[in-house]
Amino acid sequence: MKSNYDVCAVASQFEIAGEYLHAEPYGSGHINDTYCVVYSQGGTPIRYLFQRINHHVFKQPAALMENIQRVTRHLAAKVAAQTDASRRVLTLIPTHNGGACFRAPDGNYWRAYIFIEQARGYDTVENPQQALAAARAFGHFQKLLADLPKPRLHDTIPDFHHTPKRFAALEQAIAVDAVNRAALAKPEIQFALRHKMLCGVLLAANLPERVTHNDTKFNNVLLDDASGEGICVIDLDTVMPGLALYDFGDMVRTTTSPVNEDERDLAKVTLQFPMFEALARGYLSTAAEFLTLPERRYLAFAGQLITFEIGIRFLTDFLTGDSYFKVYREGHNLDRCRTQFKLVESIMQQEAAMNKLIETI
Ligand code: ADP
Ligand code: GN1
Ligand code: MG
Repeated sequence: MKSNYDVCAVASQFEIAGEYLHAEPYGSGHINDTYCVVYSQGGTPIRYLFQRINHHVFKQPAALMENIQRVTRHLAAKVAAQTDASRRVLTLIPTHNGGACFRAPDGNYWRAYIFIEQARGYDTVENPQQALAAARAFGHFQKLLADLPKPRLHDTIPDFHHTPKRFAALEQAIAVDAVNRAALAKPEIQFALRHKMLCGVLLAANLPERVTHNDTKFNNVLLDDASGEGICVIDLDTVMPGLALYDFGDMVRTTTSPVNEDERDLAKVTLQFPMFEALARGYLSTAAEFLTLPERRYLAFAGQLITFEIGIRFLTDFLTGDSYFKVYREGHNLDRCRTQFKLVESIMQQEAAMNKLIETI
């Protein structure tokens, strides 16, 4: 992460009382730059969460912030009567002139949130209780947003989960081979081409459009330290119209394997059935009341598809020179692609059992 942003100057633009103490890079996201900023308020250190929005990825930051404002206000109204309401939804801190974000002189866009204390996000799942808690929270999130008043939210990244278009981008990257890496990824390219037929399945199923999160990575829900509950869904940049199954699919992708997304030992990458079962039970505990039968039928398949899709995206980024996802070592995106494709195979092997289980819930 570029570290020479003047975070203190950025922070001075927001409605925060007290004295600025310091800021540190925070979290392990692939897209935005996140900082934990500490203020002293009456001698007590208080943390805030600042983010520089990656405007190469999110090309219309103002529209994105409008989405986030609408979504967080809607959620805040719904949870207002619950205990701990302020920890159950992200709260934006306005700039001095009431804006949702600050555009710095260097062209960067920044926003600030209240820091959710006594909760954390995890890169890998430790036990089925955590999988259940995360899935419950994401299902609840979809449920609370089902009656978001019109207009339709902005598409912050058009065609984000349009898998056939993602595949077309991969084919283009293979053909151009801009940084001469195709030879390094022959088995992965072969795997992708062999499974092209997966891409269009959900789009052909005529499923209802909903307000969905679209990036339901396991570390995008904070689990309460004391109770383990999925207390707050975060990373709202991609909340927009989508399919419920994109969210369930990404939960399967990130919450069933015992290792990190960039694990090099592929023998460790596998769908752990108890994690899938916990996910399905957790998600259906909050989502069953609004899901249609066709949506339920594709739950297991969605895991396969979204894992394949993200694998394609990592492979495309590897072939085009690592311009999208943050990388920290040579071949990082290829390593990530390999884990995805290994997980796709594992899901395929267990698909029948996964479908059978869903029928019993
Ligand atoms: P990215 O889009 O880069 O993944 P996230 O919005 O997920 O960025 O934030 C990065 C990390 O910062 C998260 O994984 C989480 O650990 C932490 N985080 C984000 N928002 C908050 C918050 N309001 N309170 C506490 N921690 C947060
Ligand atoms: C990115 O922002 P983060 O790290 O939560 C990406 C997701 C991918 C994920 C893969 C806006 O998510 O789509 O699934 O990396 N977000 C965007 O780890 O592209
Ligand atoms: Mg994130």
